[in-house]
Amino acid sequence: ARAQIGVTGLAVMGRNLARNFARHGYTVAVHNRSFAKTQSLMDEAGGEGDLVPSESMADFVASLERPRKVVVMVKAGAATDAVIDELVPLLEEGDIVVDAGNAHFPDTIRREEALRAQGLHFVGTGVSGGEEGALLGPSIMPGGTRESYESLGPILEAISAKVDGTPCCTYVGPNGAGHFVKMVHNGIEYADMQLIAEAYDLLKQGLGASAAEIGQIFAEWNTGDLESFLIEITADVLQHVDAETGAAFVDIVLDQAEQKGTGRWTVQNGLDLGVPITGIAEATFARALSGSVPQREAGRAALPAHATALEVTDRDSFVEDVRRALYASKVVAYSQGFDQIAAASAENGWDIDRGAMARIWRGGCIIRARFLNRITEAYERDPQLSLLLADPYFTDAVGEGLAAWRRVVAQAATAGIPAPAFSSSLSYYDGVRAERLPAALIQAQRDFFGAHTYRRTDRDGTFHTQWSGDRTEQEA
Ligand code: NBP
Repeated sequence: ARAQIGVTGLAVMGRNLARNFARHGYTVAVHNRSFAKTQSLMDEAGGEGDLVPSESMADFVASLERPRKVVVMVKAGAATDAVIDELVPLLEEGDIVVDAGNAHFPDTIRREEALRAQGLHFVGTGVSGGEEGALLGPSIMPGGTRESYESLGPILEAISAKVDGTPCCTYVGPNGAGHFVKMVHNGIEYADMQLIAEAYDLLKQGLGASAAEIGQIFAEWNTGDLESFLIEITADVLQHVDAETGAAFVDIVLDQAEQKGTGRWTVQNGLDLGVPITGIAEATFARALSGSVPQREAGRAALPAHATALEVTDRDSFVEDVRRALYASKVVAYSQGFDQIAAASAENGWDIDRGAMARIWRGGCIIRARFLNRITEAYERDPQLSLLLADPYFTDAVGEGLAAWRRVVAQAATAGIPAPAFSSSLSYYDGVRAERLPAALIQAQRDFFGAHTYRRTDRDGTFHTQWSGDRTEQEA
């Protein structure tokens, strides 16, 4: 037994993770259900480092140094359970099973409990960055026991992306914490992508500009506060020309966005926790709307617009308004996502350091962005910060763009351009800063029809009014 780490599941992600370990000098045991993938990895990358192939799971396990560290990188769900079931009887106390696939965090909580009962460590780990990240340095979000991180952490940190020399990998928290944080990362990614898409649509309709011209605007934005992977690839995609037709590539792509489900999980969890993650929810539903083909057909045929075409008199100030609206809405989406992490952390006793999460998302992952530094700084200033938007840096940054944000949302509404994430983010901003909300009326209605009781502004206690009787108030 001489391999320091093993990878089972050698599809695109697993083979690249294995190569990444090997390139960092580790001896890596490699295994796949069907040997063909193992063989092709050895043929293509066997020379890159010390890879130890095995045809059977038993040989694979036997080739690992103790305590064994096995990274499972297979399809999330039943495949992961099948691999764990095959693996566990071959392992010994203290060995570490790392699930680096996109598991749903309740599955991770369940698996961790089951493996802990057998004396094994189970490390549910978020990995972001896609195929290229896996090879060149992903952002890694490992959960599980702190004890397992002591031996596993340095290996994961070694292969992770680095920003200013700091690894984009840190211990997240017990059991499902790592996969939970990865899920929220993906939810934020949905929001970020939707906001960028809305900005593109407004620029397109407002300026009547070509995709390539708008691509240049995004490239320009990528030199400032918005600098990020997603803005960078947007600029690239918009300037790409379809080889077959010579048209702008984006104009020949069918406008129905798909999803694999992590956005949906994030929204479902936001509902469970009662955390208003409106940016992520709007983004997820906007994808659903885009794919609602019969509804869109009926809507196109029947619904009038009563809209006034967007008239842009000053091109530069319109572009700047959209940029500011995008930035402010993005801050809202992140603020909400970090609220969700805080709420889940409290509920599950995970003790997640939000500043550290922003730090490990600065590189390797899909939402990597310059402004994540600002989020880390905000949580360093106040680790208990209850609203990211209320950190002085973000209050100022969003405040400076507020008038522009309102103009853009108003223009979109007047022109009949859907901007669900822009407008709901602004509503969230106005809601969370409101002195008083119409929720008071909702409480009154609830008490009226369902005797659900209410609290008063002027004294403590819970009350009910006899609505159908003499309307006297009783303390409940
Ligand atoms: P896939 O998600 O396509 O899974 C293919 C792998 O699962 C193959 O190795 C396959 O073995 C194995 N497998 C299956 Br399917 N059923 C199995 C079973 N019952 N027993 C044993 N092995 C089984 O691979 P991927 O795209 O490399 O993704 C791997 C994981 O990483 C997934 O959980 C994914 O969600 C996650 N992830 C992917 C990305 C990305 O950008 N693709 C990014 C981040 C995370 P076989 O070769 O014998 O069929």
